[in-house]
Amino acid sequence: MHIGTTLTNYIIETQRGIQGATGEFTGLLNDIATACKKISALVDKGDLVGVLGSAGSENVQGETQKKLDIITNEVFIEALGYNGHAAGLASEEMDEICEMPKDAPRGHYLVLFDPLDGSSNIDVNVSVGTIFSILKAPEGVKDPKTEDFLQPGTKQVAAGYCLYGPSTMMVMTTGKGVQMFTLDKDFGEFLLTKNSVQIPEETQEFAINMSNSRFWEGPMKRYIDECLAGKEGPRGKDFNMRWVASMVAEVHRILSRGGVFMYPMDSKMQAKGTAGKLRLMYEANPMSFIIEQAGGASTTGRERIMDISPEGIHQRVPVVLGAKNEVELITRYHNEG
Ligand code: P6P
Repeated sequence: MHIGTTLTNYIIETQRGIQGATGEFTGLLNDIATACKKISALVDKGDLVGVLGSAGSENVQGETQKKLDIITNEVFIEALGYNGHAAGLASEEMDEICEMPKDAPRGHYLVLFDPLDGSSNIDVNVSVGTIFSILKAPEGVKDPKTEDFLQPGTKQVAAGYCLYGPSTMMVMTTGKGVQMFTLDKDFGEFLLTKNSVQIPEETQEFAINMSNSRFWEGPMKRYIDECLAGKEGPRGKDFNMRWVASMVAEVHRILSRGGVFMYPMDSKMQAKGTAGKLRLMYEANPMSFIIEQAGGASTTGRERIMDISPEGIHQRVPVVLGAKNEVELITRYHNEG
């Protein structure tokens, strides 16, 4: 019986037909898979190996770091910094772009990542994940500067996440649809379990942090109120709500059974001078690439996220992503004002 298609095999096969492919991109995706396997093992063990709880420090976002935020960031640097597949790295957990190890060979790719998204859930044993976005380094650049990373989401050559849930699943796109791989922990391989994932254009399920509702802009209030009005309201159907507070888990649910996810702008954030909660470069852009490749849509509520010209590595944006028809309706409401 066929053992199944491993992630490594899948990547090699997709690269085989590409003119000039050197194997570097395959190697980079393999490095990322290795990092995610190690993170999965650490998340699985939790308190058994003393990795839970706060690190007692803050990251560039002013968020209290969990021990695992720091540990998983180091795992990514160890896995990607030495094999000559990446030219540069940027992380949610590091203020500046990562100094690559001095004597390490340099590759042609830039990797931006959130090593442990939703880490506030880790101490209560709720799903968390890793998110990554891959860009090409500018031709001939071996020591990239911050501005080399500031490319719009449409320039991504690959994006993905690893969800550490009941199963550990790697979900990625290289621009040819979305594939899902499940980690067989008996022999440490990600095996292809879903190919060409597609999101239904309609949904009856939305995800938003309702505790912020008093701060929302009018168009968001209008959309949610219509959903809450149910069958008797203008939508003519009842809606269900979910909020996991882990973007990776929300996106995976949407890819698996449909839905729409929103982290909109609100007056609280405006008062603080921030443009949203989620980060463009290593949360919104990679998830938008995946969602669009699965037939969904992703905007700030006003413009396509992947068209945004980034101004900073840690830039924040509002996010509305998922079922195409819902995202288009929400975006229409915002543009109507
Ligand atoms: P809140 C996790 O910190 C995160 O960046 C996303 O993964 C998640 O969707 C969101 O923030 C949760 O935000 O305000 O509900 O804690």
